[in-house]
Amino acid sequence: MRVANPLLPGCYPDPSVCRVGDDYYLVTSTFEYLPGLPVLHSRDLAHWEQVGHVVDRPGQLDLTGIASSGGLYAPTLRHHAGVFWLIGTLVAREGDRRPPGARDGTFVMTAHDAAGPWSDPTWLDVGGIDPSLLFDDDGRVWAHGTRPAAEPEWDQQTEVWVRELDPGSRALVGPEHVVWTGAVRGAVWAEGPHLYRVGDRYVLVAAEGGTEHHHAVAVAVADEVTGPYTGNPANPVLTHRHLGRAVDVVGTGHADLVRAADGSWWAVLLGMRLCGGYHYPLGRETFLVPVTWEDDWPVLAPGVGRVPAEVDVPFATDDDGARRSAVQGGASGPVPPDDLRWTAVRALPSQVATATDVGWDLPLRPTTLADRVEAPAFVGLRLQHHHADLRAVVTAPLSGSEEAGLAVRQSERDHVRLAVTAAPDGGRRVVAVHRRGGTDHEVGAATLPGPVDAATALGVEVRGAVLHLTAADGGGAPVRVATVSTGDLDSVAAGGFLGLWLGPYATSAGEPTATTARVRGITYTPTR
Ligand code: 6LW
Repeated sequence: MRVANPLLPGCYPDPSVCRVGDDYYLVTSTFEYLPGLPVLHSRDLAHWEQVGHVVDRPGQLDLTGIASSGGLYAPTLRHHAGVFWLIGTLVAREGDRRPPGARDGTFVMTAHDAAGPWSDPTWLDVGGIDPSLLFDDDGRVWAHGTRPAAEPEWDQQTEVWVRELDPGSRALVGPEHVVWTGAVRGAVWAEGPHLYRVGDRYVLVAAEGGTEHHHAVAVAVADEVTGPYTGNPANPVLTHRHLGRAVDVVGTGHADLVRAADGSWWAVLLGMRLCGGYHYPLGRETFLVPVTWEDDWPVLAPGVGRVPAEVDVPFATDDDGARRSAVQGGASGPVPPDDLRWTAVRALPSQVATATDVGWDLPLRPTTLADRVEAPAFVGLRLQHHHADLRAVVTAPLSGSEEAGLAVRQSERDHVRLAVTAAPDGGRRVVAVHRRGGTDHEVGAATLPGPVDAATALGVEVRGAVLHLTAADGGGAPVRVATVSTGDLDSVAAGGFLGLWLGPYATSAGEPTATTARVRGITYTPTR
């Protein structure tokens, strides 16, 4: 069947995929959001369902103090001898205020079922990011990853290291080998390396050029896993950087290969769809391309050389319905609290909100969305469509500095809040605030009839280059409170690695509080 790209719309970057018999499993990065590292399952590479998360219980990893775009970076998922292995990095960056004793760095977790439970982390003694694992035919296991070059020849040069992992003790053993610094001389950020054993050779697939416009996929091969590696004369084997900026998808790179049950090869990789000029408010999404082999080199998207809008997956059929799952952007309507799409910032949704039959209760927290250390009372969904509505009805006996409503979140420094607040006379004032580069700007306000604790219907209407913020009293007609450019909120404008998240939040803005906001009737509806 023809499968539409992106395979996973919305912020699903750095995909890693593996096959177990007839089943495929895929994980992606989640940064400061928990639960972290979603696990997706497919039988045909076309239809994907989320089955769980790798990081889904309190105490498994501590994200306190992890500011936006730190946290859980590019993981790798592999399966060997009945066990799933996940290797990843918890990145704490300069300026992050971490609790004493909180660990960060590269870790390994295992599970017998990809849906979980996953083990606690075993921390590895190595720096850098983007670790991966190769289970070799002789039983040896080779860890690899990337880090800033020890002796750089150019700015932002990184180096790919390879070292043996003892699967029993889960420790790195033996000498380390630096095998790759990129295909192009002067290449920045050779990263996302994955090693495969193909026949008698070792194949290295690595990204380079940075995870933005100049992103690319390069390939090298070696007779020994520790090198020396020879680059493919065709490198980079996939990129969109030469297409210019007037193009639908940019930034393609960070590929992981998988051999299907029928022997065919495929790659998943990230890319960004442009919307409203050179902006990508959905962030870095997961795409699928076919792979063939010529002269023992992989050819990505053969005959096309770029990420196609549709991919023909011969062994996939529409029998189970053409409808795409939620993780593939196919869901429309109510989003109950047990939906796997919900995440929170630095905490699990259940740690900052209480699930009810009809929505979420959010006990207000003094912590605001601007806080970069603690968890705010916020639960959110990835924005997966360029045109979509998020709606919810908020009821809260607010006073003073308290506010409750809907947020569109990029980071602590860049987000939009549509909030019910108490007017000085006890009435209801809805305000729209755009926090831009760390400063709040009120961008709209509306006074609604009735007391502050009356039910207020709030809406975020995303329409490509803009989003409208609306509010209505109970059954009343919505008024437009403000319009904000999505291009002011994406990572091109605001920096970082993420797409937008939408969801309810509540805060007392630093004051003690005992107020709870009730959020009901939460719906996420693609409108195109
Ligand atoms: C990812 C790395 C990257 O680990 O972005 O710039 C990181 N490069 O490959 C976060 O997705």
